[in-house]
Amino acid sequence: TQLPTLNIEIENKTISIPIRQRFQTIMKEKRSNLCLSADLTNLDEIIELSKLVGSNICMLKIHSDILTDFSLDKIQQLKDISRKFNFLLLEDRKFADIGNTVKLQYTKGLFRIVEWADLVTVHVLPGECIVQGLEQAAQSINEPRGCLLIAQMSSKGAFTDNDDYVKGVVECAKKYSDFVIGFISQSRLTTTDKFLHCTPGVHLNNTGDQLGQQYVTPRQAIDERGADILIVGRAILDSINRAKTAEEYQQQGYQAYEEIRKI
Ligand code: 6AU
Repeated sequence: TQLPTLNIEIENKTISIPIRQRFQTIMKEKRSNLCLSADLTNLDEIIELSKLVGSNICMLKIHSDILTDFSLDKIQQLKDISRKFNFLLLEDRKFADIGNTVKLQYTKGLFRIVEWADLVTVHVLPGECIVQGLEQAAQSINEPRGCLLIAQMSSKGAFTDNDDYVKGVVECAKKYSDFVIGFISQSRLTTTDKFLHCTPGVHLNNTGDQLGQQYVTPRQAIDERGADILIVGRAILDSINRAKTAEEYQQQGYQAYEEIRKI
């Protein structure tokens, strides 16, 4: 298979950068390991928010199926902003079906996710066929695409709390490492730096919500949960000053990342 690459122009020369490397470059250049989980139901509001925090984040994560005003025009606007501010766009679709079905869900319907999302999230419950289906679909498009496998979840009583399951997810990531660039995880799963560990359930002031979400601080997420990337939603969205709070999470997160990962 071909490596997912991004063609960029540097001094009038077009250079192809694999998406994994691009992610790492964005993190270093912007000194950010913050992914904003923009769990809002209005895409116009997400577009405005992305301009406000664009320089603080390395990735913006959305759930397109909660949007009341989704359109391909608006999502293109968000994509343009992501290029301007240099962050990746993650659709948290949590695919979980057989290869043929996810291929359709990824490319068709109202959302046509493959056309705009740099990355998507994927459950490996159906087996490796799910990754094969998505990777095949991604090849139909002339832009780099990748995915994050959901290895462990932050919610109380998650059935992903099972060593054999997690081992299977890691094996799958290794086998499809062109398309799989990392994990959604709650612990360090591999010794190499090849896979980015993205950790949700991060909040400085709360320990959880009423529906099973469990939070740790940015430092704990990196130190105790093995995170590279911090996925932060309501801690920023529900704050009085979203821009200032995003900057705080960026600074605290990246400082802890540099100290703990010794990058
Ligand atoms: O910071 P929050 O609690 O407001 O939002 C966390 C975000 C939500 C969840 O859908 C997502 O992270 N999430 C995921 C992901 C990213 O796949 C996995 C998980 O285990 N826990 C979790 O909260 O958008």
